[in-house]
Amino acid sequence: AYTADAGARDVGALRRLAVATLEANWEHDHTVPSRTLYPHQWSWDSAFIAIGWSHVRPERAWRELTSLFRAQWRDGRVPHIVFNPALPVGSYFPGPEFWASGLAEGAPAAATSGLVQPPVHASAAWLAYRRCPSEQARAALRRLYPRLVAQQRYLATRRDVGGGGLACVVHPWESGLDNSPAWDAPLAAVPADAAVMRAYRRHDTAHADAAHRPTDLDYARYVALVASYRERRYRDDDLAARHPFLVECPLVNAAMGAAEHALARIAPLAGADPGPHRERAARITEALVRRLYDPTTGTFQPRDLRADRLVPARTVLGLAPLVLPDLPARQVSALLAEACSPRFGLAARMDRPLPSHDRTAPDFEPLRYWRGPSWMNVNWLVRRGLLRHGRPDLAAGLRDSMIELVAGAGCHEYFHPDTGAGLGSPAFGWTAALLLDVLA
Ligand code: 9WN
Repeated sequence: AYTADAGARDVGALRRLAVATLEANWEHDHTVPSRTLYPHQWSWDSAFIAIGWSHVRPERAWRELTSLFRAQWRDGRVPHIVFNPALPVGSYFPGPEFWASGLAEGAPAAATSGLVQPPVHASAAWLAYRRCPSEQARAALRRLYPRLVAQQRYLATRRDVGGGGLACVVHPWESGLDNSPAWDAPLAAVPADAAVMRAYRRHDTAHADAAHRPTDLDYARYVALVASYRERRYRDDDLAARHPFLVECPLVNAAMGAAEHALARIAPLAGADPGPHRERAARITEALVRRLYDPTTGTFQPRDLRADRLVPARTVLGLAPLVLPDLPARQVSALLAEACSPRFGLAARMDRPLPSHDRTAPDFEPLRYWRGPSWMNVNWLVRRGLLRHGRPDLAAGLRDSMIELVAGAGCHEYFHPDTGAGLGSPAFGWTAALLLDVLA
């Protein structure tokens, strides 16, 4: 049973397990999230994983980020998957043939997806540098800087479809929380039939329990959305007129704001002016509060641009703006109240892990992926926010809970939000990496 008694754990053994997991997932210049489920390179996974490598093999942190940004598109987008050409067809669905990135203007030589993921990379690069500020790290960071700036520019311009200073996602995969209840309402407007999936072979359900994964109907919609974007060769100029899913996500935008803060720290090392980054950070925080904060619920909610309204679901995405150091005090205290409420159960001593969805909601599902289970990366982001806003007591409670999850179940992809039982992939990259970070 879940006890949150991290003090009693063998830290050395946990560290060895985490390092062994990262080593086993290392693949010449990047780390796969999971050998079975996700055998290619994923964007936000690589950022979290780089933080882990910075504790044990810092040169790998830079190889990880550098290999990802080598696949950056000319418009600045960092693709959410970079495919490993050495793997056989069918290693992952949807694979490179489905994405057909080669047909798009400005795509790199490597086969990639056409979507993005939360831009946590500048923050990860800054943390990796701070952990080990060698000459080599400084040179790598300097080379990354213009690419990180281009990534931000892409999101802040081409993806500001709502015109209010925030980036929108065009697919639930871009949020990183694929089947979160946050996407149910906007996804319902995407025409699809579960029968579509008979034409494809899902790879995930061959490696994980189908009851712990998105449904076939979810996948039919995921496929329909990629097809809609791909049809226009992943161009963003007419999204408002054509694309059926356009949502401003609190996590993506909070990550984008935090990235500007990180870039303000990195800029002087690259001989650049930090001022514009600080200004952009302030503008993003202001836009998040203006567009995504709901004073009646006291949390942040995604904005569905098609329906022009906030999505009602109260998921863990709403807590992500805590990572912004300049979040106004009113929103900080509202989010702390939300996090400590029975919905999420955050406490200085947690009796259950932090869930990915409101555990009092009727659509809370403790086994199904992002609809309830506890995830290390989201825990880690919330913990950073707690430290930033002067709540070391709650941050310590969350840290103990994270350590307990891995101590009890291993480096699983996600965990049962009541029992802490391991779910999904048993040897998952960011779980190992972020464990190393919280143990440091
Ligand atoms: C689709 C790799 C990725 C994570 C996402 C997670 C899951 C992919 C999938 O795995 O998404 O991108 O096939 O389900 O939801 O956050 O980056 O670990």
